[in-house]
Amino acid sequence: MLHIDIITVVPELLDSPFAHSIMKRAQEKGLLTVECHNLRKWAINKHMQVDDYQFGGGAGMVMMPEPLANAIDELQSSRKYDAIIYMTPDGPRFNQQTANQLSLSENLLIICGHYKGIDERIRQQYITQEISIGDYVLSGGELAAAVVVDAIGRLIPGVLNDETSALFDSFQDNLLAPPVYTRPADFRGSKVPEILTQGDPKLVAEWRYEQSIQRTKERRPDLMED
Ligand code: 6GU
Repeated sequence: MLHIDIITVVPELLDSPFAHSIMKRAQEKGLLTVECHNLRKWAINKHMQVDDYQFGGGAGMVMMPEPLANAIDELQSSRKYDAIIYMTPDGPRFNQQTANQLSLSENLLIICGHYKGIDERIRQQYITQEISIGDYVLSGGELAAAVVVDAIGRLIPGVLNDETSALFDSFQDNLLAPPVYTRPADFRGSKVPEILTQGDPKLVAEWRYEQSIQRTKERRPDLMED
């Protein structure tokens, strides 16, 4: 059972990602709960202000410390978080290993930045972990948070139908997944490898492993270096 709180100024961006498919099923099974909190609830004035100009000048607004601190304090008063995560392109890059670790948590708090990001003092005083999903800049942390929650959520035991299936995902053992096929066995003259249609599970497992190695060597040799 994993509970995830997300603080955002654009909760609408997170309406759809958790409402379908596997994330929906995880929540229906009671294995995952995701709660999005609009930061404006903790705005400092009647204009619902949560951001301000940056000291020192420069383009772009910065998310003010008070609303974030008040939001985090309030949420922390009812839950003990295993991690308070800030989604930011200058954080360590997210990968399957981090997803595995986070999936063992009971409570996570994810802060989505917008504009130029959040006041540095919140990072110093509250944030315990920072995550980037790759070397490119998104206009906010919400889509990145959706990626992270999806990657974590599907790893919770019982979420996937066939519990072993996450074990064979790409990256789970630093290997890419092997190719997969479905019917028809002959698609416009292109045939499914015979091993897969002959039904010997040991040969199938060997073939898949070899395909994984070959694929990883060709496409992501960096994964095999360590
Ligand atoms: Cl976590 N946030 C933003 N705004 N941009 C990103 C990112 C996160 N990861 C990669 N680009």
